[in-house]
Amino acid sequence: MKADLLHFAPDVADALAEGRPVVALESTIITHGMPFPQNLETARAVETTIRNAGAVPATIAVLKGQLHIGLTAAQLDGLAEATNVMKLSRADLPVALATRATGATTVAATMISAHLAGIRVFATGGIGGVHKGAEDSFDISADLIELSKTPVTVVAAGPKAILDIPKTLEVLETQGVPVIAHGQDGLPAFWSRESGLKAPLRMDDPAQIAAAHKMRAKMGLPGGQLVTNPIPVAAEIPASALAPLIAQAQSEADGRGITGKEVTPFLLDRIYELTDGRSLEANIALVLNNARLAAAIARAF
Ligand code: PSU
Ligand code: MN
Repeated sequence: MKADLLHFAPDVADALAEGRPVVALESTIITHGMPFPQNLETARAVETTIRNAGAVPATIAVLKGQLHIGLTAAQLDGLAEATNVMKLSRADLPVALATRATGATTVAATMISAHLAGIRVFATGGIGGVHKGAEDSFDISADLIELSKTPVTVVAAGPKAILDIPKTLEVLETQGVPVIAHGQDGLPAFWSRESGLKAPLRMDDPAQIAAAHKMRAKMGLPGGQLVTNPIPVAAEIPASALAPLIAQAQSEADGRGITGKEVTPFLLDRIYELTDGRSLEANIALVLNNARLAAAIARAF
């Protein structure tokens, strides 16, 4: 069943068959998270970083109804330049496959695909979470629920700072998702190293993170782990500088009636404009940093 569902890049198939380390990568960050051409440059740089760190990258996307685990250079180019690509979460992934659509996988859909492919570690920028104003909008990312269901360790720079981070942590706690800070006690907030909140757990050793993942499986507990890796010092934007810009972007989104899947791409795009591109530089730096840690965890498995 899996054989005709998944389309493996040859190097990914070989690595998995030989038990060598593989790191899954999502594609929504390419199509909906960053502008062209920085999205393509970043996607390539992330793959190179993972190779240099001794693992094989597997960028995941749906191309004309085929679920690809690892993309060729030409496929990556095509996706980065494409417009009108679907944003696929858990609800959309089977629909895109059945209708032969092209779509980019979010954290949730990438976790599902990685697990089907036998990949245990996945690197991204920031996970989705509980949006500000969720008490009215009920906007809670499917990423959080996926972390409670699917056994993949996700390395991110924390919840995106556009989110309500305390509520995001509460949902993760309710769902039984381990939220593990790497290298510090504080929970990072994507573009900033500190959110002002302490992370529930801390592990600095990739081998321990891999061991905790295996222990969950051994105990029969479903779900994965969220490893939060702070953005490098040189690239961070202080939370105090961002807060008014995030508030402005959020009120514009509310004023324009932006809802559902469009909220996160709209906010990221506005913050890019309001920071004169600095948020994108930070986003690139943190993704590369997460790729390095994810490769180390994949090697430890
Ligand atoms: N990380 C980034 N940029 C992004 C994303 C992650 O640095 O654009 C994407 C991921 O695909 C994540 C999605 O799953 O944002 C969250 O979307 P939503 O809030 O609609 O669930
Ligand atoms: Mn949402």
